[in-house]
Amino acid sequence: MSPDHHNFFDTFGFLVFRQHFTPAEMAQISRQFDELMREARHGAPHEGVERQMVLQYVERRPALLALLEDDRVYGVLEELLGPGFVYWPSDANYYVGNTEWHPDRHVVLPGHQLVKVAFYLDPVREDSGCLRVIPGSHREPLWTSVFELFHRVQRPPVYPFGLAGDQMPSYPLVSEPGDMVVFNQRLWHASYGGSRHRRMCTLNFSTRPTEEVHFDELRRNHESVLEWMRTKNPFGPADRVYDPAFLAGGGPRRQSMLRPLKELGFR
Ligand SMILES: O=C(O)CCC(=O)C(=O)O
Repeated sequence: MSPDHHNFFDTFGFLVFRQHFTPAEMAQISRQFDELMREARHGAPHEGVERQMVLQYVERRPALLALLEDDRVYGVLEELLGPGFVYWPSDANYYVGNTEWHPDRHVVLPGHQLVKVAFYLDPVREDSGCLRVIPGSHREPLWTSVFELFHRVQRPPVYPFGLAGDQMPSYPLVSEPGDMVVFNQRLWHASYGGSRHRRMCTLNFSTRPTEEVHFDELRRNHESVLEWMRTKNPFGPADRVYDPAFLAGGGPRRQSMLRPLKELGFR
């Protein structure tokens, strides 16, 4: 990555790597994603009524797991987050219809960044469900200025700025299978006009935790994923987030991104 890439990411909060994976690789990823999601639905079709999500899915299929240590993912993350970056639980999804404006994280922890790497497995355009972002909204002053957007998700919705959600000034991250979308989790994002079966999987990572507040954030997230595993895991209630083989295995890259989790005693 060039200094321009870094400056762009710091300033606008996102990067898109076009045709980062080949059609043959995407076909395999797509097939394994579909199999996994069907297994999680116990063979039933996806009805397109509500979002289907599987948390911590990567270890369930080899092509998905391989993404973690692939140069095209690992290398980008190492450049953006620095050495010793950390793995966070990730999700595989069928999104249904619109996603209203939100950031994934609210907290500002100086020196600490959380990023999401997203793969859309179908073509998505501005009006067919691609991620729309408000460039630069991961930073002040824009972050607080657009907070009014949260009212949009009330029932009935309240439209701030005199604009409906899909009229908000934003940048569409149109995506074809093979593209890799990376964004800062504080960036305000949404999606409009997409199908009721929008396939997307993510990988999440943060900079290496160095201060107690960073560790607290990791612990809080772990607790909430653990609660989901206990109560909503489609594969059955589990009293752990990670498969022990996932925590123990992989090469030095996987082990490096898991080390802080293991030191914290996460399971
Ligand atoms: O693609 C979408 O509908 C929304 C994705 C999203 O909100 C996210 O990944 O945090």
